[in-house]
Amino acid sequence: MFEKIFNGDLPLKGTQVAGSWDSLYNFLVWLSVFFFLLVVGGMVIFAMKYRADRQGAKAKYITGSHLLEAVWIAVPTVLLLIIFAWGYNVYRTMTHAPADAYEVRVIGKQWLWTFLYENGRTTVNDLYVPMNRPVKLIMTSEDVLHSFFVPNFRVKQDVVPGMYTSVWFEPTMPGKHRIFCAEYCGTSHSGMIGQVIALEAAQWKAWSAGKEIGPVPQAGLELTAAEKAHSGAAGAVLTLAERGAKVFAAKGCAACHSIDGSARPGPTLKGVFGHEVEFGDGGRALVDENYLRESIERPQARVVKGFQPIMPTFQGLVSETELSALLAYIKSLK
Ligand code: HEC
Ligand SMILES: [Cu+2]
Repeated sequence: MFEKIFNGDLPLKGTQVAGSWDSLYNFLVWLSVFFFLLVVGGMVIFAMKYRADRQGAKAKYITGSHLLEAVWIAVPTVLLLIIFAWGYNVYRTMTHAPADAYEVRVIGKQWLWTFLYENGRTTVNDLYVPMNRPVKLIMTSEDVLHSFFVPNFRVKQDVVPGMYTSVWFEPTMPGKHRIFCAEYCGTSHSGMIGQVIALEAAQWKAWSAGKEIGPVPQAGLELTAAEKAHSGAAGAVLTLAERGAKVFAAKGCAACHSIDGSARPGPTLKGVFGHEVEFGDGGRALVDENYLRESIERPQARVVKGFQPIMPTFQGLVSETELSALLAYIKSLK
């Protein structure tokens, strides 16, 4: 109860810095509450006590009091210096990545995040990191200004075309932590969502080696029954199309393609398979496996009529297995 009132609805603390950040934030809030009550409370009490229609209401004229002046100069000065030193301290920690940090390169583009790892792996929208080890992101954008924001870690940094910016964090809580783009960047800005997947040592080792890592829960929660079932260990094997649906979500396709016929920046994929598609240059083609493959790997090759050539290439970003699963999924969208 007290914890709730004191902390408000701040997100989970996924790093140590989040704790320091919260303490400073709470200090500022409660300091403001204290002075608000002191000043406004004093005003209300004095207004009642010295009402004009009271007897002997004529106010006494008080001239300079050195003691009073010294107090109202000293108290705010000391408080502001405390806030400055404290804030500088937290800020310094947040901006100076330890030299041995694990580096990941991040590319933002409308409307997804691509992560490039030292071991040559690439992921889209899912950022895999080890727990209890500093991770430094070196970020840039392919098009417009984006902002990389992980509320649970209390880190937010602009991602700017033509230059590199960086953030670092050391996850102390395992599981999936939301990533938001915090800078309006166009139509599907609100769909530019990813997750940091903070892995415990064993899972991190498996992931780095390219092995199955098993299910990972949302940060702060236990695995749900559905997640456990999807581990594959319990004998529940996903169909190829179901796996494709996961790839579709994980690679950010859903930001631009609906599966129910509704409008997004890209054409809906509902019922496309087996139908004829028309291109901007007047050409036509039957949507089959090869056409879908081309659409995903070389989207600019033939641009669907009525749409802009804005789809990024996924060549090299989806494995052959993922591609097969994706095609099975798109085929299943009746
Ligand atoms: C940034 C938005 C965007 C993202 C992300 C995106 N697409 Fe596209 N996609 C488009 C647009 C726009 C078109 C139509 C223009 C064209 O053909 O290039 C398109 C076309 C397609 C087509 C051809 C559709 C047709 O009706 O002929 C397929 C298939 C496709 N995308 C699949 C995918 C898959 C699978 C993903 C995820 C791996 C994906 N797209 C991610 C924007 C996007
Ligand atoms: Cu963005």
